[in-house]
Amino acid sequence: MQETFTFCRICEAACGLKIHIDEKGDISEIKPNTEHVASAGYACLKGLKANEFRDSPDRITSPMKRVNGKLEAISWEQALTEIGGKLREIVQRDGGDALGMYIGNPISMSFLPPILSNAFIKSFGSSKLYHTGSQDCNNKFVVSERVYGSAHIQPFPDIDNCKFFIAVGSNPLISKMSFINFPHSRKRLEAMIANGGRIIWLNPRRTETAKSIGEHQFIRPNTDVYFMLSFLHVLIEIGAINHHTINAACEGWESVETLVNDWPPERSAAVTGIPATTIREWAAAFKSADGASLYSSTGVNQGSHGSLTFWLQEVINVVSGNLDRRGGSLVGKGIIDVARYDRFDPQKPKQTFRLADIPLVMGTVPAGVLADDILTTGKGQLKAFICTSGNPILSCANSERLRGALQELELLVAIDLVESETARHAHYLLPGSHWLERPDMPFAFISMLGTSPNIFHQYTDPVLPLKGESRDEISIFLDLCRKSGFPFGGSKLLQFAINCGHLGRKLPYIGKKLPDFSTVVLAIVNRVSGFGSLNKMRRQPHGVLRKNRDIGSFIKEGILTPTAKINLAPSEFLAMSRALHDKFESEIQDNSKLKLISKRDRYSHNSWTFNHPSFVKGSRNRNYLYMNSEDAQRRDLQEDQWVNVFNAQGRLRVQLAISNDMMPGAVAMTHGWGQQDASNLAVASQAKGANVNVLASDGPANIEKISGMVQFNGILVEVEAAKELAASD
Ligand SMILES: Nc1nc2c(c(=O)[nH]1)N[C@H]1C(S)=C(S)[C@@H](COP(=O)(O)OP(=O)(O)OC[C@H]3O[C@@H](n4cnc5c(=O)[nH]c(N)nc54)[C@H](O)[C@@H]3O)O[C@H]1N2
Ligand SMILES: Nc1nc2c(c(=O)[nH]1)N[C@H]1C(S)=C(S)[C@@H](COP(=O)(O)OP(=O)(O)OC[C@H]3O[C@@H](n4cnc5c(=O)[nH]c(N)nc54)[C@H](O)[C@@H]3O)O[C@H]1N2
Ligand code: SF4
Ligand SMILES: [Mo]
Repeated sequence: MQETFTFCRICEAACGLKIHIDEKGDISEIKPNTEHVASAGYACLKGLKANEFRDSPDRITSPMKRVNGKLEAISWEQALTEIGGKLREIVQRDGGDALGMYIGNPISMSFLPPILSNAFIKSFGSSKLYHTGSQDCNNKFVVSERVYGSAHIQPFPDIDNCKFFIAVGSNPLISKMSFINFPHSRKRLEAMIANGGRIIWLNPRRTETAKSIGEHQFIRPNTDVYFMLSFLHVLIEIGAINHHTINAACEGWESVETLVNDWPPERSAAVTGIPATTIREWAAAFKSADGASLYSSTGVNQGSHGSLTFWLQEVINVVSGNLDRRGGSLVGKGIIDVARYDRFDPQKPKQTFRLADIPLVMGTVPAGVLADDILTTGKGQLKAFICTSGNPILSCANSERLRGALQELELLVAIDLVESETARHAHYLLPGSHWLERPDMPFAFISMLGTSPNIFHQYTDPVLPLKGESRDEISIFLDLCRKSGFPFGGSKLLQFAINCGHLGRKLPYIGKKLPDFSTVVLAIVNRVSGFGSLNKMRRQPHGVLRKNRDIGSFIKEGILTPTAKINLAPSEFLAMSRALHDKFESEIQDNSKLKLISKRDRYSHNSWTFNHPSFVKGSRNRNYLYMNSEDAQRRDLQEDQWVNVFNAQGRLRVQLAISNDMMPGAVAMTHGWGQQDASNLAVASQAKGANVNVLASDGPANIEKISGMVQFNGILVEVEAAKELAASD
């Protein structure tokens, strides 16, 4: 038996793992790595069962082509020649923008693929890189660009030293948060309380975390922006503002003061449900804490005011003197200072989506306009689409419209491990790699943004060989460039070097010893960033702690706006905030309506865990609609009853779970379900859940204009008893 070390690439916790490999070369056990420098023995069920996903009986291990509706195995040579030829034909005929790619969540947790997918798509002269950022975090990028001067500056809470932590819309015991590397979340949150700290969970649902650590306060979904306005209003009122920081490092404060003047907590209480006295008490505690931090995650990002809310959060952390302070919020540093190379230039014309004034964020198009891009004729209409490691039919808004649109494409290629709900419609399905089969470094937020109070660096070789004929995604990108005749990244020289490497690896004996392209690039990045050779990193299987930015140095020398001051009042946000008065009035009108939010679950991860028996045991084989007992009684609904959930966008049937962990007026569902028709997924097709995203709206009019974020939280819905039961229930 052989023992080897790697780290998990499922979520931002990036837990160190110890892997036992048996004589046959299979994984016999995965354990948390107790010696890992950052995760120190923490790992969750998903990481510990990673081999079940890698070795799934439904895994696709050779290229497939759809013939008469059914997938048939073909050779790589045939697949690449046919797809490459078709790409060439479409791009030559209709231009680069006729080709698009979606890069989904799982592979984005690996270091290179998100970076190189950009170069891949540019090889064809295309600007159509779609990414899950518009489902979970683009609002944070656009705010940081304007406030701090680069999207790569993302402050994170110094939780281990914080004395007063207000977390808005997150549930770390289940999801491990976002924009922070936070393994051992329970232990560390409990330690914070033991050290005299205080935590508030602001959430329409009393979550698993809120029930076991700290205090909980309900907030009506999608009203966080009004909470932020009022919290700042009170901080000003009680003199909790650090004028030294404002005078030394900020601009625009007067405009913010004027804005929040209109929002006393007595006013916002009418929509948030948070009593004014509570906000006043928190503000006083925030002022007196020796290090306080306000933090938000997808609960806020996926609302309709994600950018304004996150902007106000950052303003609060800055003006209360908590940014760049021990126990407040800290700014990390990349192994390469990407923030400095990728600064936001407000003078530079925005690159926008072809059909509306929707900006690209970090060079990516919001997934909320994907169907429009396919269905609307004109210059740049999307005709060919490569879906890499994503499942947009289940993860993006207005699923049924998107499903129809994807079926209109001239070419749909999926690169996946299985025939997913999206891959089901693909003309070609190419077998990609599992993360246990890839060489890697920690995911971009850890490596490039430094979002961790306990930052580490690590290199891992692939733990297992590629299964069957599957190939790593980057080599597939390179092969597609080669076969279609478009040099990778637009560089003939680079393509020539890649071709030489490709031929070299075909040589007998020495060919097998040559590193692949990803390993070469990782070796270069590792060296350039001062960590030496890969061999040196291989001798550090538990990772190395790396030095992050010194506290206090960000405000002194890290702000990258043109004036080198923190811009507290970017003009776009001020303009957007003026519309809040009208929106507030419609919130009041809607106060009695039900609002739907998302609920992440310990046993599910987006859409890909449902095909694995340990994750769908017993009552976990479906999703439910969670509803407070008052709302259920008002509608005369009972536990377990089938209900219809509907709105102008769509309709679904699901079973009811009555729970007073839900705020009255808020209902919750887990996304990613609804794979009954995916007949090649033996387990998932037998599960009974429903796809919640039929209720979410897409299209330019329904996404946040500045960030392209889609709305998954606070969607207005109605619920009624379902009259008929389907035979399958
Ligand atoms: N087990 C598990 N872990 C995961 C994932 C998973 O699917 N399953 N997904 C991973 C991914 S891709 C991501 S991006 C991260 C996300 O990590 P988190 O952002 O921490 O995700 P959630 O646990 O969904 O936390 C969001 C919380 O916001 C609350 N909420 C919903 N609407 C509102 C609102 O309007 N206002 C407020 N204040 N709260 C609201 C919800 O009740 C929920 O508790 O998790 C990652 N980890
Ligand atoms: N209603 C609602 N919708 C949501 C959310 C929500 O909270 N509520 N959350 C959103 C969030 S935060 C996110 S990040 C998105 C996720 O959106 P997506 O990334 O589109 O969806 P996933 O379910 O992660 O899809 C992963 C696909 O990748 C495949 N896969 C897994 N590992 C690999 C790999 O290593 N290589 C390849 N090639 N394929 C692989 C899986 O088999 C699966 O088909 O969903 C979003 N959708
Ligand atoms: S917490 Fe995240 S990184 Fe750690 S084992 Fe679980 S899924 Fe993997
Ligand atoms: Mo996400």
